[in-house]
Amino acid sequence: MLEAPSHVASGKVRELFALDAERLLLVASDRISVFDVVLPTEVPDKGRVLTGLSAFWFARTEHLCPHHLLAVRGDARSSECRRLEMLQLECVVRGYLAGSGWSDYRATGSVCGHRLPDGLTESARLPEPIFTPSTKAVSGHDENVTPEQAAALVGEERLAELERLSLELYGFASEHAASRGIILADTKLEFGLDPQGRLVLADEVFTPDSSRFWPADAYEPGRTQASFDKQPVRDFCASLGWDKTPPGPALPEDVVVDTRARYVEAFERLTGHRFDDYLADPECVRR
Ligand code: Q0Q
Repeated sequence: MLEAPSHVASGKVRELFALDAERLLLVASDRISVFDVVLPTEVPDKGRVLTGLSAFWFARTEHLCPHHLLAVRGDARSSECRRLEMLQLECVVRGYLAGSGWSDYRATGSVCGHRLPDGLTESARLPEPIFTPSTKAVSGHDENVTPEQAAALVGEERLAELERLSLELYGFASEHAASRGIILADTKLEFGLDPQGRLVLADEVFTPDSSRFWPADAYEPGRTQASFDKQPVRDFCASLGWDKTPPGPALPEDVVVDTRARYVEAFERLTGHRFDDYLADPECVRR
């Protein structure tokens, strides 16, 4: 007799359930969050797109790092995963200057202890991708940490392994995305430890919720780049003069339709699978 999954945690747009002592169920909703505010209007299939993208990337990168994914369920938005001991460090890799990286650079000329060349503009491509870990904030934004602070959290040796793995994974994914016309400007990876103490890639990987996706054909350093997926929502919210505090505004149908289409386009460009084929057989992206 299968027991009903027990609820473990809620994120802004995801839910986590326990299936048994070794397995979790990660369910991606169709909720969308902009400026850290979850909007009252859902984007149909957003959760399925993000689940399919993570499953695709887990499969394509398992030669670089083991991952926690066991199966994608028939609803295409639920992932059965190995339960891990999650590390309390957000492994951020930046290939471009944006967000808190751009703010830190403007203030200090550095990002997380990485001294960068003078004169870089907003959205500039960095000479080399940099590893800029942060701690998980209970509320609000994650805090960038120095290498010393990160080492205090996870240990020197493990930090070096996390940096190596994160840079390798980002290098692989950003090269693949670039060949399909999408700049993966930065990303946030999360790792856990298996019972043998080995590092395992977990959470979501290289999705538009964990990474900045920019359309390559519109890339222009020196200004904020349009988000491949969320720009129509951001523009609509800005047109209302919304002050970016909750509650967020409801979205009109045309913005929802446009946004869904962008998620599906990102899925099909990156995976090479038709989204309808994924809905019919979610495991297809893992083959
Ligand atoms: C774990 N989360 C994320 C989350 C709220 C997702 C804990 N394999 C794992 C994972 C994963 N992935 C987790 N814990 C143990 N083993 C993932 C942040 C939080 C809703 C959905 N939290």
